[in-house]
Amino acid sequence: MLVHPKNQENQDAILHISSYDLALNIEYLRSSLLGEAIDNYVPYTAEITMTFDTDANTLVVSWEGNDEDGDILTYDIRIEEGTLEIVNEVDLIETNHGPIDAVPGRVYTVEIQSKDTAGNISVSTRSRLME
Ligand SMILES: [Ca+2]
Repeated sequence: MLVHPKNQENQDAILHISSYDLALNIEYLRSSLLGEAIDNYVPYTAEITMTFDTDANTLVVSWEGNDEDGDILTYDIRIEEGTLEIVNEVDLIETNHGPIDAVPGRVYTVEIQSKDTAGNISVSTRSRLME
């Protein structure tokens, strides 16, 4: 943009733009100093593994979480036997649960919520027949 230096109206406009940019930079710097993420991705949905032991009649659940930003993740787990909730635990740092009792012929559903430090949540579910 070409600005004539004697044009007072345009000088005001330039001053305004400079102030605006400065404010943005200060906000960016403040966020960086506080360690706040400017943008933060939702965690990837957890990869759930369900392992049945048909001799002991048990189920072991393990999962793998991942986050694009490398945030530390915590997990909520729910397990249903049919439509009956049999496990409900929150804020886990471990990535496995069990063994728990399992009955042949019943369907077990596992739901894992992966939660990052920025408050983002992803939900992953998996169902398997105990056999
Ligand atoms: Ca994240």
